[in-house]
Order: sequence, then structure tokens, then C-alpha cells
Amino acid sequence: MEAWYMDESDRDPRLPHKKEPNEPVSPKELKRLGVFYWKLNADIYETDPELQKIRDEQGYSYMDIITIQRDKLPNYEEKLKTFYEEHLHLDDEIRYILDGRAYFDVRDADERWIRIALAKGDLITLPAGIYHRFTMDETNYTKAMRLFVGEPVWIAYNRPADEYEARKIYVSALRRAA
Ligand code: KMT
Ligand code: NI
Repeated sequence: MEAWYMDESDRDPRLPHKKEPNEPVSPKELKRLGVFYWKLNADIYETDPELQKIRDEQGYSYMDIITIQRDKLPNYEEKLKTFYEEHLHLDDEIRYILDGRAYFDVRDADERWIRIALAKGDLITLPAGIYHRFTMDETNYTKAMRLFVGEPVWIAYNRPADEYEARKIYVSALRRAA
């Protein structure tokens, strides 16, 4: 995992979009935004006691695996387009990268985009109510485990979605963390 503030360019989202010079974002800063991160051994995800411990502690009862790759994922282009629209969910978004790479972009407290580069073994949780988006990088391949507390809900609310309780709760938690 590596995170940085994005540049202002509107070129291909799959490019890194680092500033010159790079402006890195630490795991501690991400935590303040409610974004949590674990590093695991993805080679043993089927039997990994560390993963099981996280799932037990956090109540991640549901899981499935999604492979995002042209010709593998039905409606690939369409899905990627919706993933990259700025949105929020009413529940936490929990993703564990089993193979390949991907970017999650999240808004910081001042609405600046932070890009989070994830690779094999990275497990990340985005809090309910945070504005974010997802894109592939130039390798165009990600295999990810999707985790969820209880029955999964995949509804994305595109910005603006400030009227939702989850958003209001998130904004007040952010203010308290400031
Ligand atoms: C989302 O809601 O942002 C996503 O599901 C992203 C793709 S899952 C690796
Ligand atoms: Ni999302």
C-alpha cells in the first residue's frame, strides 16, 4: 500500500497521478479519515488464520471474490465507469487484494483526492459515508475479496449524497478527528 495526493491532471485515470514532487499520505493520516489497512499473505487466503481473526473481530461474515479483467467480468467497461464515479455507501467497503493491483481514491477532510495504491496482500476498509472511487492501474488486472458485515449491499450513491445518515455520521466523526 502506498498513498499520495493526486495531481490535477485529467489524463487517463489508470496513470498514477502523483504530484511533482510527490506528496505522500501516511497510514496514520488515512486512519484519521477512517480508512484502515492490513497487510496479509494472499497466497494462503483460503486458510489464513490472520484473515480469519480479522473477519471474526470485525464481523465480516460475508465474502466473495471478484476478478476485474476485460473478458472475465461481464459488462467490464460499464462497471469500471460506475466504479470511477465519485460515490459513497451506507456501509463500510472492505476489499482484500488477492492478486493484481488497483487504486482507491478517497476525499480527505479538505476534499482533496488521495490515491491509495493497493497490491496483492493489501486489505483496506473505507468507512460508510466517505466519498471515494475506484480504478484499475495500467496493469488492468485485479482479483479482490469483497467482505461485508451480514448480507451485502452494493448500492453506490453518487455525489451529491449528503442527505444520508451514514454521510452525516461520517462528517461529524471527521470533525471530531480534526
Ligand atoms: C466500489 O464500490 O467502489 C467498488 O466496489 C470497487 C470495485 S471492487 C474491487
Ligand atoms: Ni465504493
